[in-house]
Amino acid sequence: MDADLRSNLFQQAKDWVMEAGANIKAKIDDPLTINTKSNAKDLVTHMDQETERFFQTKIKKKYPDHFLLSEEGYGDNLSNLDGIVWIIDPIDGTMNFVQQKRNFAISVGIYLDGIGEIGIIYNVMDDVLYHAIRGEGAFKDDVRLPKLKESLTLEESMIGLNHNWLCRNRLVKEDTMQQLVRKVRGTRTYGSAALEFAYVAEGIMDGYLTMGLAPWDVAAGIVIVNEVGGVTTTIDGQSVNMLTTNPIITCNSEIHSQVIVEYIKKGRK
Ligand code: 2AM
Ligand code: CA
Ligand code: CA
Ligand code: CA
Repeated sequence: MDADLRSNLFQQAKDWVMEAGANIKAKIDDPLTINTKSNAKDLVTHMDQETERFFQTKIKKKYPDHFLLSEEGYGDNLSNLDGIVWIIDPIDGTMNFVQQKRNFAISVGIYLDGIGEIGIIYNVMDDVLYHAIRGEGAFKDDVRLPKLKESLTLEESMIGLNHNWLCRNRLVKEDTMQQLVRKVRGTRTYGSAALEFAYVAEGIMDGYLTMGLAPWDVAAGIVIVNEVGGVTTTIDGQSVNMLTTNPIITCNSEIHSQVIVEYIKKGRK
């Protein structure tokens, strides 16, 4: 992508993210309309929809030839990633938004022909913005994030994972994941995939494992983690298909293959 176009796109995307964030913040104490989707824990509120609709309207008006891939139904029905595609999660961490009124993010990835060019993750209530532009590094607010640690063992690592990994599940034997939890220094569960990617990029977590994430959960995070030398693959080590849901690991590259080979592969169903 042309450097000027990329820089203009980033500025525009960032402005819209900040505007959407300010709108959510201004309405944070308003009554919420909460509905469920695939199951009782899968929530959506009118603010998820309003925020996605905001991006859809802005993008279609200013960039009519760009596409939108997004969670709540205002996006395009895409069968490929040709052209410029905005991959947006208007609120990542909806349950946190509903239950806690914090710990959620707006996530915007901009891809050209399937390659992630721009990633923006905005922690709305903390007012912290992570971003990356491919080849130009990753930033927390305006401070450049250093490359991830080059020497790291599992014993020193902190890993993000949902507790469902430790319950009976369709992907791995739960005792294998229990062994991983015992091996690492610590585990955390933040409830926003986008923020967990940002924390891996920041180096305050060393990896994050998820059972099933959609493109809008990971699009921005992948770009940001890449820029500090981290890797993101499926839990089997394959490249991520940005048109489907995938079980995903994003990680410091020092421990990535160890987690896959010594734990996930051994317990894989
Ligand atoms: P969401 O809040 O945008 O739905 C919660 O552990 C993380 O998993 C959040 O980032 C959440 O995104 C994501 N997630 C993906 N699919 C989900 C689902 N079906 N139900 C709940 N959370 C889901
Ligand atoms: Ca959701
Ligand atoms: Ca999400
Ligand atoms: Ca969402």
